[in-house]
Amino acid sequence: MRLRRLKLKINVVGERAVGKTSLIQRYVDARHNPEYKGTLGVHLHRVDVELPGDEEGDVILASIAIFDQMGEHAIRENFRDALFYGTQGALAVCDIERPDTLHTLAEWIRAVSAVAGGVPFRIVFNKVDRAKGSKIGPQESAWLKQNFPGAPTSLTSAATGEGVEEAFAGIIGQAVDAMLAGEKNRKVRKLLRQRILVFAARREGNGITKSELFANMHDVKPDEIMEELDNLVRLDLLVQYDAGPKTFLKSSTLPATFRYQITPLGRKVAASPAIEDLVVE
Ligand SMILES: Nc1nc2c(ncn2[C@@H]2O[C@H](COP(=O)(O)OP(=O)(O)O)[C@@H](O)[C@H]2O)c(=O)[nH]1
Ligand SMILES: [Mg+2]
Repeated sequence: MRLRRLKLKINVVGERAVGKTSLIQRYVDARHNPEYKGTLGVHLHRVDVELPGDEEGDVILASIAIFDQMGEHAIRENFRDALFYGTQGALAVCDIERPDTLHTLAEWIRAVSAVAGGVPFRIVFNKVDRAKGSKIGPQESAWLKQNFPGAPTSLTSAATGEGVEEAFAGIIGQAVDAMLAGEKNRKVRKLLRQRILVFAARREGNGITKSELFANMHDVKPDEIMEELDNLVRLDLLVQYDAGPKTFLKSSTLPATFRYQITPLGRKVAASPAIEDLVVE
């Protein structure tokens, strides 16, 4: 069993009066969480959440910072870097009585992605206690399918509390999953670099070619092999034989018969039991 601590930043975005502040208040109050910071245009709440980890018995203690801001475009455009930097998930909230607030979520999600990269998001349809006045119909469903295919959605009411816990638990789960997947991917890449290096170390004199690597690593995509070849060259563990030392040409632009040779440093690293030197972040 392992215990892990994570820090997550979650933004709640959407137009004015869709219910962002009310939803956060609901979620945070249910946890009797007093910590609250008001700043110019942004409010920050902190919540601690316990989640199951990757493996049986693992526990993740996540400290979540939830950012609430005014749904004004001026804020989005002028402070967006500060608001969205380092965000790991976004709740994109609309009001079921105002379909235009759904459509403008595309801009909010674009603004977050422009700063933080492709982070997980979840579309929240708020005010379901007013279902009678709902203007969300087949047209909106079609719009959603076209613009955000497969995006997770939640139905909430900050007024009654319905669905609020699920919506926050949903985005937190998505954010943690994305974080763990990123870590796993980095580990897999590290092992791949190690395999390439060990392969090169076994070759005396001639070095290795891309086509030999492709043939010996059926389980790995050629793109990934080429990317790691480039990383190994950048780390001075391999040299591009035909081009001579100090040259760097992207592997993807070179012929399949192009040779790579291990450097003395590469040989040392390949022989060391813990190949920690191969980290590329
Ligand atoms: N009926 C109903 N009203 C809501 C709900 N959520 C928010 N409101 C109301 O909508 C208005 C705007 O809410 P607020 O949280 O300030 O929206 P924000 O501008 O997105 O932060 C307020 O009058 C809230 O009481 C809801 O789920 N149901
Ligand atoms: Mg607000």
